[in-house]
Amino acid sequence: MFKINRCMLALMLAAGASLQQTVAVADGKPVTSPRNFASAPLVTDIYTADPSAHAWDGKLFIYPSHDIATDSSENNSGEQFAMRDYHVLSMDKVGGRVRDNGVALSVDDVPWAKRQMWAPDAARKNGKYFLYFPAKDEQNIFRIGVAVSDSPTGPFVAQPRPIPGSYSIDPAVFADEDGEHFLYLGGIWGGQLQRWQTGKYTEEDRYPTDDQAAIAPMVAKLSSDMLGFAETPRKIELLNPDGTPIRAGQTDRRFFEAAWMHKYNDTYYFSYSTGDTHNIVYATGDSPYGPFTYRGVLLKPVLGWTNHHSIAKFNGQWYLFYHDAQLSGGQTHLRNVKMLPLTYNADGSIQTLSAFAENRG
Ligand code: FUB
Repeated sequence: MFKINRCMLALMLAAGASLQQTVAVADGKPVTSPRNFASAPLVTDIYTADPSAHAWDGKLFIYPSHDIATDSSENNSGEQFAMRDYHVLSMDKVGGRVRDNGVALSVDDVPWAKRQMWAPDAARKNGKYFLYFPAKDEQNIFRIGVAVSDSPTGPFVAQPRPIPGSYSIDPAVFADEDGEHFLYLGGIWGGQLQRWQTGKYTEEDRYPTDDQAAIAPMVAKLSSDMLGFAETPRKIELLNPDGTPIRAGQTDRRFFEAAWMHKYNDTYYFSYSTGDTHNIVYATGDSPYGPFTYRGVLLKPVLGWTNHHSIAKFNGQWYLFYHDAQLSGGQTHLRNVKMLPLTYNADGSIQTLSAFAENRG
């Protein structure tokens, strides 16, 4: 899952050189000058990644993964991402204090989950807040769980079992204007989506050939109580601008992981990470189910292997939330969340962002 290609290595080394400009050391971690980066980490007391952001009641809430140091070696199934709990971040205004609200849910309090609490998301309905999260069960299979709270910052109480019919990673919930909620999911390689291509879990990885359609991300409408799927997850069709399916060999634009959905001017924007080519890209369509047509790169590769994002509007401005590995000096599994303003062009396309200040636009 986390092989480093030559281009990425060059980028990391270049950025790593600028990281020699350490300005402080906090808790043994180097804190570097933000001047070579387009923005600064939102929190520095813990490592955070995979930020899913929501603006509710005039506040911004960010639901990140909580990265921790581990002895697990780096490998393609992502064992080095050994996270055990979630913290919710909140802020009243951009540039103001970012509050770490402490442990919102721990793996020890989820009866079915054994390890690797990866990228979460949250939703609210009828005064309740729902935290959706992937974790590996006793059989080492990723499932998606849901936990409930009266507060957006938790603590959350997990349902005793994972969502029936759920699998793979990176749940992202989209609330449409008509009140329906949709859960997007999936990730290949360590995210195991390639093991569900027959409809059932298989121990062996099944990938399409380069000229076949790439493995599709999945979407399901949520049930009215938000605790399960209202339907069997469906495949999302991702198309090239010429109308042909994006193929597995198109690694610069095929789906890898980190799905996100937002709506802008009545158009549905499905964005995701291309994994081993390290971009966040986006595609647009007329329905939350797709099909979605590829439009371009939203965020160029960041410092670190993974690229993961969310998009939310706060006080009239759209923002991109993402992570890089600035605080850890580039360590793949020790990341920090950040945010940048997002700009739409008149034709609905989004201006490409870079996490590096010298490389913007
Ligand atoms: O944080 C663990 C995994 O790394 C996430 O689930 C992926 O999206 C990638 O960011």
